[in-house]
Amino acid sequence: MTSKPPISNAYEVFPASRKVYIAGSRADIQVPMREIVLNAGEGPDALRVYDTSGPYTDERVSVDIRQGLPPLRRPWIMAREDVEEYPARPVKPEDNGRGQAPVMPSLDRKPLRAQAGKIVTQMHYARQGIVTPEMEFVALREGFDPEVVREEVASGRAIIPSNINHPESEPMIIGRRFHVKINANIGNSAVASSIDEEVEKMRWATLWGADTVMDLSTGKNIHATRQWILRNAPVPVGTVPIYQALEKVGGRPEALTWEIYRDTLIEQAEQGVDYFTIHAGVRLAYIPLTARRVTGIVSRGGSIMAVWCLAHHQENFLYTHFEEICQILQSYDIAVSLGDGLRPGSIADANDDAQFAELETLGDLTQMAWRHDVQVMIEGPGHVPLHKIQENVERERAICHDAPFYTLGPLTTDIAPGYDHITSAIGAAMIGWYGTAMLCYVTPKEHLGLPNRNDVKDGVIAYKIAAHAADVAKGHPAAQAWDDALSQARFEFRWADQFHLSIDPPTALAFHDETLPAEPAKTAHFCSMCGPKFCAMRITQDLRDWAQEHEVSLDDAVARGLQEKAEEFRQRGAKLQVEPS
Ligand code: IRN
Ligand code: FE2
Repeated sequence: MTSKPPISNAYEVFPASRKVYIAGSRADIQVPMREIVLNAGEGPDALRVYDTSGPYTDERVSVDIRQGLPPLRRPWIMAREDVEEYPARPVKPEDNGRGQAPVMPSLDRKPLRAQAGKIVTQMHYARQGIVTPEMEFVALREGFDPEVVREEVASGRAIIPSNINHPESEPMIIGRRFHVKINANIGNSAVASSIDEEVEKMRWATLWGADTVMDLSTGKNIHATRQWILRNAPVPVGTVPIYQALEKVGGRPEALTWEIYRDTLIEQAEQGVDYFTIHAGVRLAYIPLTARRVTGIVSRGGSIMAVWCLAHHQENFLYTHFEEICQILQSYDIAVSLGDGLRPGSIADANDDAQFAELETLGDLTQMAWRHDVQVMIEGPGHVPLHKIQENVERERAICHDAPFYTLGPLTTDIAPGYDHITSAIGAAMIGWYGTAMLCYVTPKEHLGLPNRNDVKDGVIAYKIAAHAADVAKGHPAAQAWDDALSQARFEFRWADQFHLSIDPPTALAFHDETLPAEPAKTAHFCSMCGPKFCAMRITQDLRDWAQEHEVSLDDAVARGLQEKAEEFRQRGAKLQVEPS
């Protein structure tokens, strides 16, 4: 074993982890990984895992949230020589959603957009055979050849959300060949939460492993909140622009217009939002299909558009203006996440006509976006019982031409409010295994209230587990190694390594220490679940030791009938019955 470098304390919740970087082909491609240092006897000294936590866990960097993170991608964007700076648009009071909070000082930076006639999307470059630094970064992060990344992006099977006005974001990829990703929704509502809390929620969610965050703010200070989140977010940020457009018209859906919506898109594009959920598939003709549902329309964006369509008796303006939307998106490289405004909101409504009618339209819109080199993903349900999950993925792939699928859960039962991170992580693991590329988390507060810090953590952890379980099943090269490292540590009673390799080390440690807090218990060959004498893993180790002592293989030992060992175990078992520990 080589001597171990000192361990950084920067990962507050991951003791024995330190930040390392994989160097790319140029000095400014440095791909972060979290390295977990081990005390393995025979095995490797350390395990590297995917790291979403950004510069906050690099002890060499100190982050002032009023200044934001370093603009990592800025040189890559400028070097392509296809963008121009232009004067920032003035922030009107109504942009802020009826709030007065100050915008960040760093807002003074001029926004970028594509030069006239240019397209600046990763898909555009990929289709021309160009491997961008963003693609190389992602390839190193995932352990794939850069050419595979380029190919997946060019074909539309994967996206790299990367607005040119969000240079702070570390490139990541959403596509079925890569790690299954998770999104955490944050954002204030009219009744709760402040800007500081939202920035902290973003940092907290990415520390635990959120691959993207969506700012779903609907209350006051929408513009300012988003600015603080974006400038401090090391991951792509998504929004649902119709929410802010609705604030601008005083909350009355029928008062919405294409012009107000378009201005909102541009406002958010200039701030650096990386992907927009757009509910363009809620067509007028589909709305009656929801009439007999148990829970009608449960999507916020979907219900806003349904009200607008019915009030005007006109086709959804997001649908009729989709071409213009694509032209905006292609000049900032914003990905479109085609919203599932008609997703089922209950087990009874899963896989119904309304849901699949909308999916057909999302398939058409996907092709229109691709004609503009705009990156696309497809949003999916919602509430779906286990036996109806596979059909969702199969139809999405077929109808939407293999565009990445991004699902909310799905919740597999409706009977457990308070535990919907669990009802939905069950569905999320399964849908991820079938090929969903990103899972939108659900917290224990779903259907009940705005999630707090603990709920955000519980939701992220539940979804990290679901995504990882899917990765293992799909055979992602890095996933199995993590399991094997923990399994080995467990078998060898390397308790500290076991905690350090856990998805939530403080919880694993605290549960262990609840019954055996003393230091010697950290090397003991048992825990309090079975006690010293009934530990199956210890007995197995005895068995292996015995085989080695007698210079026989386990196979030979079994063949010989294990007489000697059997006798020893019988004696021990008998003793245990009279003297329970
Ligand atoms: C993801 C998949 N289907 C829906 N989602 C997420 O739900 C979407 O990305 C957004 O974060 C949230 C809000 O959706 P509605 O209720 O406005 O559709
Ligand atoms: Fe729901």
